Amino acid sequence: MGFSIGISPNIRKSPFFDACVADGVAGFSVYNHMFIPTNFGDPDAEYDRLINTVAMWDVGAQRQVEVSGPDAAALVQYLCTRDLSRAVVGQGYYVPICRHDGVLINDPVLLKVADDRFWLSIADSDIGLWASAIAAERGWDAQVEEPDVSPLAVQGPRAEDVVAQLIGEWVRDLRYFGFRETTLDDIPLLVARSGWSKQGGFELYLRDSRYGDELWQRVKQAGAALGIGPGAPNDIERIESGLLSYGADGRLQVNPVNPFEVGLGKFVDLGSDIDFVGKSALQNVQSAGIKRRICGYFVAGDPPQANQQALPVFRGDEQVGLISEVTYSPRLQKGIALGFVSTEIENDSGGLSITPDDGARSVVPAALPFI
Ligand code: THG
Repeated sequence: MGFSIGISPNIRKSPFFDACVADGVAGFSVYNHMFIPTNFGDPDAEYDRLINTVAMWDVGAQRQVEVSGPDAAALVQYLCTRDLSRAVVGQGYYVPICRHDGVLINDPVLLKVADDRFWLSIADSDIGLWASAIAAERGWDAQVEEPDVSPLAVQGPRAEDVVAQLIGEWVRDLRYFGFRETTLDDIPLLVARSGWSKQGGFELYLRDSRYGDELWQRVKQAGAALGIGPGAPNDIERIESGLLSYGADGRLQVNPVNPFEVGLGKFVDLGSDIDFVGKSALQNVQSAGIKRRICGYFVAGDPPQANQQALPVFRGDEQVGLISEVTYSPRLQKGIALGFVSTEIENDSGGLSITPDDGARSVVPAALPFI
């Protein structure tokens, strides 16, 4: 394509931006108003490292919304649909955030950093604005800020060995979503067992952006012997694994979804007496039942081209589903996709097709995860 996307001050760079350029980044997307690498020009090698060895990703665009102060816990609970009454310091939690009408507006990882300090590690929408407005309107004594924190993900089956060598053997004892603050020489970090893949790994939350280059180089050196290389959140692996991508699989402005439709019903606690934004709307959704559900699809034919926008799924003239992202699975050696299917046709789902630019194809709903 004969165009480029401008690098200009209205879109921020992550502290790892220059290091990624030096290491051959070949594409960026925009996430939370920041550049985020999408690939380093060798998709096969990038996928292979994630599945078989270890990959490092600049995910600085996973911004932190810090909520602190005497009413921080009350505010965070009111924002999230999940019961946080038993949340503990040092543990992360996957938490849907909904609007009052029950529409999902983000799906962050919540880190309880202290009893009166939380980080919402957000997906691509402006939760800082949302949280500060709700705090002010409710008259709560809570500060909402964006701290200087930028995650670097280390993902893949050898990620633990790399991070243990770099940070210390203690990281092997971290539970899933568990974290601890530490330093690497002068570099302040928070180290968590987390990351947007099902291959295992860690996220190093850099707490001072001046060390972006240095942290990138240290991770690269620690992983060199194990074959580490740069990559980015991987759409093939995430579709195989059925990981949700707020923005791609649903976005307030494009394809509003509720948490039940996208498989996050287990993180909506309607039974307890805690109150949260969207609770009564979600009670109504639950009693009425959902009309569509997130699902996988097998996609027939030659390896499909990646789609630029969501694709309607048709049976004849009738739209009965929507596909957010199509890809080719090297492990299944099949075209696969992630999307939605109408609950009405779940038990009778023959004769479905999509019409992407590279030609019509038949599709068949499949259970998630694929792998
Ligand atoms: N790490 C951090 N911040 C993030 C993401 C991350 N912010 C943006 C985005 N990713 C937020 N969305 C998700 C979506 C899925 C998961 C994490 C964040 C995830 N899900 C697992 C799953 O669905 O199988 C585990 C969920 C669970 O059972 O608790 O990991 O990746 N820092």
